[in-house]
Amino acid sequence: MSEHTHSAHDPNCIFCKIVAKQIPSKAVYEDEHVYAFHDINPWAPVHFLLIPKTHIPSMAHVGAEHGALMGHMMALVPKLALQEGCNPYPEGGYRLVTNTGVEGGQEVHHLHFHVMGGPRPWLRG
Ligand code: DGP
Repeated sequence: MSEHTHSAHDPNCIFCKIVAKQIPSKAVYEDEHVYAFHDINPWAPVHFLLIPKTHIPSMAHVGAEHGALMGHMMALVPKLALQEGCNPYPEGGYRLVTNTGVEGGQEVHHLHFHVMGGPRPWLRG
């Protein structure tokens, strides 16, 4: 993983503050490169966010240089989903969402993957 994938920190970013433990959160998983924590406003029985520790503002900022980091994060999703109580595929499962930009509904401009699952009827559309 290239060194700059875990170096950027934006002091005004709420998720950078969560990574730095300046704002409390309920941890799901943490390692050198990523952090996962419960969403403060859950839409589903299981709803956590997986973020890179480095400040990447959005999916629109992801390039080939982030390949190792993105691969690491995607490989964590199925593991953490089961750990947090999503039921197994195919009857169970979860929704993986990345809102990108204002028109994509992004409110926090630090890349994050929503993992949402658990028993229906939470899922709509
Ligand atoms: P969005 O940018 O729209 O993809 O969603 C941002 C999500 O971040 C939203 O579901 C609520 C969550 N969120 C915002 N502030 C905090 C916070 O301080 N703590 C936690 N745990 N979640 C937060």
